[in-house]
Amino acid sequence: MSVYQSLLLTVSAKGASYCVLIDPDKIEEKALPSFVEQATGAGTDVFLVGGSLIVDDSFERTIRTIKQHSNIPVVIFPGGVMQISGAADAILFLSLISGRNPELLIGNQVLAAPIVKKIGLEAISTAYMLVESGKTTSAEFISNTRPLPRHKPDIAVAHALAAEILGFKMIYLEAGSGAEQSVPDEIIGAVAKHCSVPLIVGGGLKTPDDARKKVNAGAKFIVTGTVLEKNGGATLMKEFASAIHSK
Ligand code: 1GP
Repeated sequence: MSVYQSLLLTVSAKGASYCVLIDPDKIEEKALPSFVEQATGAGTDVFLVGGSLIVDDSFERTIRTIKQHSNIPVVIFPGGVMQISGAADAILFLSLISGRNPELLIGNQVLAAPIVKKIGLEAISTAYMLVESGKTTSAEFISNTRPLPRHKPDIAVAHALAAEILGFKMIYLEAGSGAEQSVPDEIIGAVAKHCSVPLIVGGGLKTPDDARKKVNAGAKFIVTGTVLEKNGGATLMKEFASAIHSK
């Protein structure tokens, strides 16, 4: 079975899937094994690994450490074209379709595709959509793109429909890491209503209640990163998992 199929099976079984984002730049290597074990025990379904600004060679080591300490899928959420590793189970093969930066729509994908193919890494084509979330986020600044307006669900729906017609397997609605405001429920609801591609929602989720609202609006995968870097702990991860798992 492909990793993509296994992710969808988890959604069918649990209602939605809890994804914990690990940015190798933001967690101490010493702390990683116990964090991974706690997250696994708390009911995490997927580890995403990536970051906008990974400054050393910790990317590959981080994936290997996670694999040593957990059996759940490790999926690369690449912050750049260098973030590819055969040690992971799959990669979200992203195209930043909310923006109009050709390098992030197709340029980086052309550079990455031969490597992904050569190492035999499963690629899950994912339409990445940045949504306005208050102050400028790193994702917005680094990508040099404008996010989608947060009060115009019809614009988000039109992008999502284009993604569906183009054959993307996932749509990632992103407010940006550490965003002031998460993706509005109205945008998630409108996209889920008009489009059948599974939705990942992340960025700025601070409480389990926030996460539950996103699932109720139509998200199938919920991502948390910053809140765990700040407040960590098995208890909070368990609360997130149980808020997200509606079945
Ligand atoms: C960022 O969606 C992820 O790409 C997670 O965001 O760090 O705000 O949880 P946070």
